Amino acid sequence: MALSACERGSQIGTRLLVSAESLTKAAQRLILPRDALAPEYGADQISPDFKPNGSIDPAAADYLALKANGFADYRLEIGGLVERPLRLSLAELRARPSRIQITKHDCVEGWTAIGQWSGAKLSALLDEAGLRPEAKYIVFHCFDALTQTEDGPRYYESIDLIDARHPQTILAYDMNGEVLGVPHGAPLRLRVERQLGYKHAKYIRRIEAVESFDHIEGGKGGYWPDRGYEWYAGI
Ligand SMILES: Nc1nc2c(c(=O)[nH]1)N[C@H]1C(S)=C(S)[C@@H](COP(=O)(O)O)O[C@H]1N2
Ligand SMILES: [Mo]
Repeated sequence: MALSACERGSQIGTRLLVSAESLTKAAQRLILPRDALAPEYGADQISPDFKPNGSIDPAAADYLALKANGFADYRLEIGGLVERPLRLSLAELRARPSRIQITKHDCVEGWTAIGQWSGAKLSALLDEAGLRPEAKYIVFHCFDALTQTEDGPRYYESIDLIDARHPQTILAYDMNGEVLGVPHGAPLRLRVERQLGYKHAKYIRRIEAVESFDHIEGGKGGYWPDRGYEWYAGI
């Protein structure tokens, strides 16, 4: 009797432990400070095959012209609700404060991959441009239309100022120690490590500080959010 009760007890105990563990994970997500760092990995953990996803070869004429010239004429525009709009070449971006990090990318389609990213710290660029007090979100306008046609709606995404100022939020120009390739978002793509994959805008054309999304496309703050995905995709 005592033994079976004990066995039963330990079974219940295991079940409780399992559910307590998932509860802890859920609770941790709720209470984990927004500025906590995403885990970083060792160079030996970099995925040999990091899957390119979504757009992998933009067809827009303005993008093709820049690509043909090795992005020498590319200028990143930072505008909207800023005191000092910026237009920066890739060389100028490389001269700005930067960060290098090895992180895990997490796509809603159910795959992950670890990669090394280096890029300009978004917080420093926003300080340089000087956000106006009304600015609440940072919008990333991209070159690509997911339909691979020239006139389809272009990809865009947005994040709030907590993610924009997060220390691991960078505009990446290198991946795994090499210049960022076209499939992964050349010449410049966002890494916002506390968010799911679709928030990481590739092929960034222009950055706009805004107070709301009402004036942009479907008004939900992103290409996929306009099509039903959550705008906030924190992990
Ligand atoms: N401009 C643009 N950015 C994008 C996408 C896209 O189609 N266009 N796809 C998103 C999705 S769903 C994912 S998972 C990642 C994929 O990044 P990768 O190609 O480096 O794997 O890019 C994101 N950023
Ligand atoms: Mo994704």
